[in-house]
Amino acid sequence: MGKVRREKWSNEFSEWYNEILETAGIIDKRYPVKGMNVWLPYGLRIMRNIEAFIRAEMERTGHDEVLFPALIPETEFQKEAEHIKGFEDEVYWVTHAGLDPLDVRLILRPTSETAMYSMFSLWIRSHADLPFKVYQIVNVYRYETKHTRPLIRVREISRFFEAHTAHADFEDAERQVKEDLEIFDRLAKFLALPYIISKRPEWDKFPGAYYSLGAEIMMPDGRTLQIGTMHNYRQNFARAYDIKYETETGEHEYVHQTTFGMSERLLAAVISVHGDDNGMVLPPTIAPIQVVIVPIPKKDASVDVFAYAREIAEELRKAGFRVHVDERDIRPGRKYYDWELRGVPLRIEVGPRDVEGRKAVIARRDTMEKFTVERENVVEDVRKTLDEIHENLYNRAKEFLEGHIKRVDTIEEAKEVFEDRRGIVEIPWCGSEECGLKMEEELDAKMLGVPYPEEKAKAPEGKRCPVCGREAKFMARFARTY
Ligand code: 5CA
Ligand code: ZN
Repeated sequence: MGKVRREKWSNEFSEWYNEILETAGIIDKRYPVKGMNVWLPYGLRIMRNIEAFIRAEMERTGHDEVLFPALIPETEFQKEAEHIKGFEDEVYWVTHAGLDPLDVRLILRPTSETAMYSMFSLWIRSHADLPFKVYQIVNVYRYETKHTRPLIRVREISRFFEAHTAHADFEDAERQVKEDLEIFDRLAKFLALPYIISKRPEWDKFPGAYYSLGAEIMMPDGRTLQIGTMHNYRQNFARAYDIKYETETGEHEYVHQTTFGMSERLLAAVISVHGDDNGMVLPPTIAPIQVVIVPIPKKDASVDVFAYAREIAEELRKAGFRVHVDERDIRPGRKYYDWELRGVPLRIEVGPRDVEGRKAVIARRDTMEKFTVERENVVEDVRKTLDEIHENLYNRAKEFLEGHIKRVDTIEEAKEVFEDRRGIVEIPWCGSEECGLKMEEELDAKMLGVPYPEEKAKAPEGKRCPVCGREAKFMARFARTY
């Protein structure tokens, strides 16, 4: 029986990651523009399953899909001061059309606030138009200067999920942020990804936001990865783009806005969190193939293992599963290897003895366990086992995440954590920017922010900020991040 090995996965994570993306057929990073990769069919199929879930959630919660142009005039881009400051060194410019320089230069969208909001000001007229909720799934471009990594930090984000909303008042915008958190939670459960939410410190908010929330997961090497953000803009952008509505009493008010964003980092998280030394382990919810059936023919056997395999496949398909029968003329061991690498959650092996005894052998990808089931119970047992796999993936990842969060009182203790197994440390903090930045520097780590919702952020009675010695207001989270 196989065993779950996670040595390379945890000790040489970067190498493991790059190797898996290539061998499992997710992306090809040899494309001749740095930070831009080619999606391969298998990777794209998984991403499409993630996308379908997000799309369904957006529709369920009353967001309408829109599609804006990828180019934004410089004049629109420059309307919100903080936003420009945050993005000016990250945008790609279009300066010429053919041989002629453009009168108004264009940027390739790094995100779509500055593309959308002048249109919002034309569309939103009265309180009856609110709340206004739209989303789009597009590619965006960011000239990232930090180390680029496939799916994690790319310069062309191929699948940028962005929801933009407008509301009559602050309270309704807050309700929207809550809804985003609920959507995110459902998505995370769907992907079997445990996560934490932090409210970003002032110096690390999204450019132009009133406040920003970030959702983080724990990577195999103890660094965190942000896989989603929710922002409340208050009226910052509405003022810059003149987005007003007429109230019931006939006054004109600026709308309150929020956004919610995610990307293919979600796929990076799934691959990284659930994988092992044999390759990917996909949650059944997004696996393009949930069950692979491997017939094991024997010379001189009087029964047809292929027919038996196809018959089981048909029955499983009828029950709604995504099934593939691997009839290639190669050794079974080679087939096991291929499908383990690609993360197929369940394998069914059938040999002549199984046909004769009306049985089948099931192998779980997550635990590498094998067991024999009755032919009559295959559908039921597959359903049960897939559910168990999903649950097991979630629980294993949750244990890993929780085992990597540590509360400390001093900088020294925090440093020890980072030297040892890394992860997230929670340190008492007075709340001042000066002390926060000082801790970032001392620890060579980033402040993710304070736990959210805010009730969870308060420091216990009597805790002191290790930098200034004043009473601590919050527990602040620090981590080495991707
Ligand atoms: N306008 C807001 C909300 S739509 C926005 O752009 N927020 S963001 O900058 O935080 O991006 C949203 C999400 O996109 C991030 O949480 C992260 O998961 C993902 N993302 C950001 N930059 C990259 C990148 N270079 N490569 C891959 N994913 C990225
Ligand atoms: Zn302090």
